[in-house]
Amino acid sequence: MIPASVLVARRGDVEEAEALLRCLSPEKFAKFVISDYYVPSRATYLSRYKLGRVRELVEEIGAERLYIYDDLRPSQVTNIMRELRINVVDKIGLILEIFALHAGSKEAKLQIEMAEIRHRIPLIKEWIHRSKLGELPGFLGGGAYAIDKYYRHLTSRLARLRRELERLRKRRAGERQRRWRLGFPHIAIAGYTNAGKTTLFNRLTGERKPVSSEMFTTISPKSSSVVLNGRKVIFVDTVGFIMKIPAEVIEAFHATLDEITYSDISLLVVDSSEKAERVENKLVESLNILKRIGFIGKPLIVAVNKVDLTDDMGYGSAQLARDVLSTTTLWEWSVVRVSARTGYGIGDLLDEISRRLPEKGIRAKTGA
Ligand SMILES: Nc1nc2c(ncn2[C@@H]2O[C@H](COP(=O)(O)OP(=O)(O)O)[C@@H](O)[C@H]2O)c(=O)[nH]1
Ligand SMILES: [Mg+2]
Repeated sequence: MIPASVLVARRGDVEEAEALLRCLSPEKFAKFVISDYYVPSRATYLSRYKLGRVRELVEEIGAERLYIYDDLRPSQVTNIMRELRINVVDKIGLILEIFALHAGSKEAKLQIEMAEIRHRIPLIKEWIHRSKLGELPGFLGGGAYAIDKYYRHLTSRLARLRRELERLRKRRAGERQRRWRLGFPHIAIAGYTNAGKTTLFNRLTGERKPVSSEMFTTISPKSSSVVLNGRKVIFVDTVGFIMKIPAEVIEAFHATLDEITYSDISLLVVDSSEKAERVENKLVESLNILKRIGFIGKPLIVAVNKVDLTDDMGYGSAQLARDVLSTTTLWEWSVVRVSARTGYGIGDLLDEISRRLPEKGIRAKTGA
């Protein structure tokens, strides 16, 4: 749980930003939506007027953090911190906080910490520069000396992380072998943020973990075992894909998604209530991500979700998915229409999963 927060996002990003923020279970939050065409102010990102409005929201709910879902320059972050005397987290910062909640493997954890430090260093440099000009944000206790010390700590930690990751990479192949020999079939639930992964996970595993609309969303790598036609299988609820993922965090993103790479079957959840164009774009991009993280040559079941919200029970989106998938031979794919909320199609989905399970005693080898 994080303290009360204010979220600033562009109209086109606000759904995703809100879904991500909810994963962090803020005590409470308020949002401030800006236009997709807003040209940020050079000094403070938000104009004088917008800054004033945000200040009111911050005071109203007693917010201790300000999340701005965009790329911010270190000088902009620092200026807003000075103005509003509040912690400022940008899009990359928020994404890394979510990854940290999901990271299961040691490698993923280290990748994320490395990305966090890399993202923080330019800000710390900015503060060192400002402290020389006597312009440090007022609430940074300790002053110039403490910041210098912190900077040195970060750079040496970064060097250690690099060495550690190199060591892990060399060992990785062997570890994967061990993993797939050990366990039961793993079914990873993948897809974009807000597609309904957690809701579907709960449906399939019968767990009653709250989904993102509620206060306490499940955190950390989530998996749960279920007996399916007399066979024990493990469902894994994975971190959501994110639109326009910043290049800076791609490595950490892929590392966090290794739960999918290791899985025997992937359920790709698609939100069919979105516009056809968006459904298609996200689908194509999802397949690219699966390829990138080495999930190939294994069964891929596309769960066309939220059909209860569509006029045609999701048939249009299902056809779109078949069209996109028929151009590739990388997966043994199939498409099932479901509503994780109402339970529609869940029986069919479970049948499809049963059919696709690897033969007893043989687990599919992991890719990459
Ligand atoms: N109407 C409808 N809403 C759904 C369905 N599945 C999920 N939702 C809603 O979509 C939102 C996001 O769901 P969630 O499972 O948290 O998505 P995640 O980010 O992919 O884990 C929540 O408000 C869910 O209640 C569905 O089949 N139908
Ligand atoms: Mg979720």
